[in-house]
Amino acid sequence: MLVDGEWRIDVDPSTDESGEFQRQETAFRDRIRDDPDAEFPAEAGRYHLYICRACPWAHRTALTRALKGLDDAISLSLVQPERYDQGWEFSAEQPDPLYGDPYLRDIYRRADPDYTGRVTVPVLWDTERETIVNNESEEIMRMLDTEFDRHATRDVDLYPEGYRDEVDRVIDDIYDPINNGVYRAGFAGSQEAYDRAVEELFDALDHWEAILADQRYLAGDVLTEADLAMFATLVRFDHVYHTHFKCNRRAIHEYPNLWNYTKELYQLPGVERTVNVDHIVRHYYRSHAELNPKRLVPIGPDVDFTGPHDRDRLPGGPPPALQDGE
Ligand SMILES: N[C@@H](CCC(=O)N[C@@H](CS)C(=O)NCC(=O)O)C(=O)O
Repeated sequence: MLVDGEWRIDVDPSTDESGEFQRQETAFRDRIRDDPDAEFPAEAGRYHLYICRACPWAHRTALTRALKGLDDAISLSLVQPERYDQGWEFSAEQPDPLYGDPYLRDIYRRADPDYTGRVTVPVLWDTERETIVNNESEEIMRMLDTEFDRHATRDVDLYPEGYRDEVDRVIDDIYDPINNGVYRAGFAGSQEAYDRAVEELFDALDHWEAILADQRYLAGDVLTEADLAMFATLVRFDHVYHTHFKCNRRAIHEYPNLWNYTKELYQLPGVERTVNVDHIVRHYYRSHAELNPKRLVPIGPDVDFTGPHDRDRLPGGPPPALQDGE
């Protein structure tokens, strides 16, 4: 992490005394608004999104950008999937398009030369003010969803009126046991902390498996941000969380409803190209030497997100703009 702008590899505040994994608070929390007089007004061509294809938090923001058709309005670039001692790095094949910096931490230092905190993806960068607007995925997802409609090529609203309270409630409900739950299991520093995390995780998955038996999406019959948040965890689950993070009571492809739901989302136009299984497995198995000291990447599992799903049997469905292919 950076401490007063200096890169340090000898500090890691990620578990507390009881062995519980602790995720740090995010530092940059400004908002883009669809208002020309705002401090950060929504404009096409002004903002840049730094992500890693492996990261589920970054994935929510990439999914929002893809589904709404914001590719031309908001540029995007990738860091390398592996994260070693120097933190997230750019590569010769995919250099930092804005400054040619070698590391993502250099971007954080450009925003705040004295920054103290972890250097995380996603990062939403303002090329005009040359600073980080926000590095909290939930807030970036919300801004891309609600503030950029004038620049989007698809008419897709993932935070629809009438569903907003439910969307917020579900995003909140799934965060601790599921999205962060897999990390709490994987990075648990004690048996008790691990047991607690996996109990809560599989209770929550069982709960949603039952709901999805007769409800198409998490907040009801319409696709929302809550589904993107859930999908980003589910699509990684069988390849990395199941084995690497020891979340192995069951795989997602063993839950009929969660699995069909995952396939439906994967097959929405624009989603497949946001999923890079190779980057996902390389990141997790190679970056956490404390969990996988030899950094070997396993062979499987052999799951196919493109197979048929049965979700059309349920009322509702994706917005019309997402019903006719790419
Ligand atoms: N609260 C942040 C968390 C983002 C996050 O933890 N990203 C991970 C990648 S999956 C990361 O960059 N970790 C680097 C680190 O913690 O040093 C968000 O949701 O945007």
